[in-house]
Amino acid sequence: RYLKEKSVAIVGCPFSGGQRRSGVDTGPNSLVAAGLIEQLQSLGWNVDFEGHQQFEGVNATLAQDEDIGKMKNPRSVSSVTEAVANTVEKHAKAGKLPLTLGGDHSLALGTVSGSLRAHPDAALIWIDAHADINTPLTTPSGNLHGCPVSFLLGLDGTDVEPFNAWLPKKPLLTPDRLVYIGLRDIDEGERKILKENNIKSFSMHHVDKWGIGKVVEMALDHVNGAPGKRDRPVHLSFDVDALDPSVAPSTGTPVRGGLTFREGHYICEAIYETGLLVALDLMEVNPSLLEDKDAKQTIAVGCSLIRSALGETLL
Ligand code: 6HN
Ligand code: MN
Ligand code: MN
Ligand code: MN
Repeated sequence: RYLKEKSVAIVGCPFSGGQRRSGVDTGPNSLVAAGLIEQLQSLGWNVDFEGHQQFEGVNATLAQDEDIGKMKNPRSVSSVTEAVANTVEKHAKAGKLPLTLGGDHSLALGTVSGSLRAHPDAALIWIDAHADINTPLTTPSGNLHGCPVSFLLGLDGTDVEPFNAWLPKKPLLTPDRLVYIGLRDIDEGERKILKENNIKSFSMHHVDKWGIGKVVEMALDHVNGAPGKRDRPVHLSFDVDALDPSVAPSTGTPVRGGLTFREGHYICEAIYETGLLVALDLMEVNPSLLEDKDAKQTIAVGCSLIRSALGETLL
């Protein structure tokens, strides 16, 4: 409904500075090398891909990027996310669906910022084992892939350099337009933030209790403000670690007890069915962890989640 045509723009983001395990920067290339572009073309999409984003300069100086407070690699994450926001905004305003391939999840500070500039009333559906809503004050690790959502909401502690040089004074996202599915590893500070801001979260407990069909329905009801109402554009940010490690093993922060293969795909299919998807992130695929067969499995699952979100049907 919000797209001009069936046109997807791939934004490959070879960046790992939001966390400390190398290899996640090779995720985008692995997904493309596995045939993602051809797969999307065969689903009838026009695919715009002019090579991955160039972060060589930033990646080369990661080691010199000194901490600010607890934050690791703050300048690198800030400059990369600022650039990604501009790229995603440009594609979205051209009526295309930006598909961002990570890279670590700090990149979503950029992708969601870009989406919200083009679609100010959009909702954010965050599929993850983690809430990624630590602030620079609450983060236990200092890893900024655990913090993007707090910056998007402009929570206390996020008005810091270098991010405040480009993030808007008034945040683009409000807590009522955010919903989580898949959570099972939340830090103490995050739990408090989720409560205080009344943020809707469907943990794995809820998926077990109600089933994935009902959970997705409730998630869409929530962000649209009423049962059955479906009009907000949707930005879907999918961290592959939302899936159980037996399904997607090659990722930096695996947590057992995750979504099954079908539950993950169901989420993507159901959101595609609404016709409201305006942007998609597939993050945290790290092919360099574990054995080759695990990497291949994780890359294949990444590609198939993307195909599901872009309309591959089972029949
Ligand atoms: N991710 N909550 C932990 C932290 O370090 O803040 C883990 C974050 C994981 C982030 O998976 O995108
Ligand atoms: Mn560093
Ligand atoms: Mn995660
Ligand atoms: Mn994440």
